[in-house]
Amino acid sequence: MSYVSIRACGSVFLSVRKKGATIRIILLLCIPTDGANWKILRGGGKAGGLRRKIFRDSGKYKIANRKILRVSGGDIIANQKILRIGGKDESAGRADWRKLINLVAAIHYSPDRGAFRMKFHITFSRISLSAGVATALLSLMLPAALRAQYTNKVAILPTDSPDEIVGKAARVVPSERQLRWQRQELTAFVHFGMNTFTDSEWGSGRDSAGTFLPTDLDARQWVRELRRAGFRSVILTCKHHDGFCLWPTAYTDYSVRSTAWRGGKGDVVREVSDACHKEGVGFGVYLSPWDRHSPLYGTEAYNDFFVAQLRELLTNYGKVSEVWFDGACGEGPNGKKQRYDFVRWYQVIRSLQPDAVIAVMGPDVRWVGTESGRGRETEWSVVPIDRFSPDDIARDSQQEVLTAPVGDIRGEDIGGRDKIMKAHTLVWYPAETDVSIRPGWFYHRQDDAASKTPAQLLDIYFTSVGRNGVLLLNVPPDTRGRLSDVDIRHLRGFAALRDSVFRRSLLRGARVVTGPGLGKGRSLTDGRYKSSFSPAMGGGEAVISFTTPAAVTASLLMLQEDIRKGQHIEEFRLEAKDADGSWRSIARGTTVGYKRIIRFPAVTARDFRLVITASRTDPVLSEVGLYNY
Ligand code: FUL
Repeated sequence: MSYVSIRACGSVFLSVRKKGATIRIILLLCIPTDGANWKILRGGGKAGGLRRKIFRDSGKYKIANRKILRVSGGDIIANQKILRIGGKDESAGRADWRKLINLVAAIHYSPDRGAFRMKFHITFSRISLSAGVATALLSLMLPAALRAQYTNKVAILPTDSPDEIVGKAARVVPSERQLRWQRQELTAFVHFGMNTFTDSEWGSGRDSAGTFLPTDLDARQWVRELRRAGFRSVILTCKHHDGFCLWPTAYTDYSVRSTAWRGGKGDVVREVSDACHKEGVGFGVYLSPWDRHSPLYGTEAYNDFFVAQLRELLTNYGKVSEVWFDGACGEGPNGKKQRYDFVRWYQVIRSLQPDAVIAVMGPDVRWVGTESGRGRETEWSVVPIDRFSPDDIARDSQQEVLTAPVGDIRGEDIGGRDKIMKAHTLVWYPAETDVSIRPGWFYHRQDDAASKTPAQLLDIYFTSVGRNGVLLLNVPPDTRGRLSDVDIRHLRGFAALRDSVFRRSLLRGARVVTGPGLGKGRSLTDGRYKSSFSPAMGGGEAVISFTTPAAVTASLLMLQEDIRKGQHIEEFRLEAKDADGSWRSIARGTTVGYKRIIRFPAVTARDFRLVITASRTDPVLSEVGLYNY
């Protein structure tokens, strides 16, 4: 669907002095035309001079000194009326009072649907006439300027047409740290602490520190098992809601320092971070904002205490890959709730560990919304996050989002077209799917029989990593301070099963046909994420065919978009050629993103084709794989 857009910007400038007032009414009409050469409407004279000044201020102008004037992304017709009430032209120089009112209006018309969309935006400012009008003008021109560039967040302007909004969404991409995080696919949580010894999930903060007493703690065992099972980083609960600290912090006695473990000289955070660095996996910290022990909780001093603890964790334990804040904000020991100073915390993290992603109550990684291990079927990494005004975004455009997420980010589809149309800001904010291998987050002996089996874990892999998420699987050590035998067996089984299914794509060695005039698309089946192929959505769809050397039996489709170029695919299907030569649809889906895995009833065939039926722009595909399970 395409739209015809007309944007208009009207400005009323009032300038009042003792001797009289001046009202200037300026009308600017912008007609986006893809680069036709127009000329200036009316040259010379006072009005022409003003127009020249306005466009010169806006930094993008072209004056042919004749009739119509062209600015990149659209043509602008300017007109001006000056009403003077007493005195002479008062717009320049000092005035007793001046105000500029800018009204930006846009009308978008879709001939295909016969539908209109209208949007208005009014701003008031005290800036000078030419600067004010230049600002309004920029809001007309910015859509075109932004169309060209990739960005981690983008403001949706009131005048953006639906096509422009989709174009902007298509150009939102992950930051470097988000990309590194996404490519890990598998990350592990380790819930260990006071609750392990009190056999609970949420401690009160009143259990004596001495209760924490692991008998045979071996962090190398945790990390080695997790690495062998394919996990690329490990996040430790350095402090859970009970406030008990697994490192000898200088800011509270409620820590390993007050226990008999390792004679009070132990440091779990040290042992885990050392093990991670040795095994070559990322080390992440979970520091619970909710603290049921600290007497400071509920006062401003708690934010200082929290920052001091963050500093200890982020300076004394080497590189940190992820900082994880959960959303709980309950009462402290004094019955008070805390106002968390998230922005300050983020600044500390960015300055001490600039490569670490800040997850869940943080700007880099979003909680998928459940703890079941099941992500959404339609999972967009580009979502509206409307904490910011467009002006903030424009001002901070080269900076980072450092504001805590707000609003409900659950729901079936949170980034589809109907959602982005209403957005003020779009950001790359990908989903992390956290789940425990056991019913609870902490170890409880009675749950041994309920540890998830390799087949259940593979199922979770399909619905987390396979739905454009990162899996964060929790594996809690027992009271010895070791992973339990049953959990280890299941982790190893999960890795072996995953390897056996995904070792080699059935499309390796297949002939790939991408369409007339297009490349061969061999990069789609080469097993390398960084090589990609972009089929054109000519006629609204793109078709890529695969012919294998011999018939294969497949029941899993795996797709990957090169998210360094954005997330685009909105709908696709897979077809197989039957013995009678007809194409039959065997699987379908909506979003792809970093990785999409779809299961379907097994099909035996030699010819398959992927049909992409809707995409925000030409998709950039990294891999297409078929497997059997
Ligand atoms: C939640 C906590 O309340 C749970 O205990 C657990 O740590 C989970 C991962 O986050 O918010």
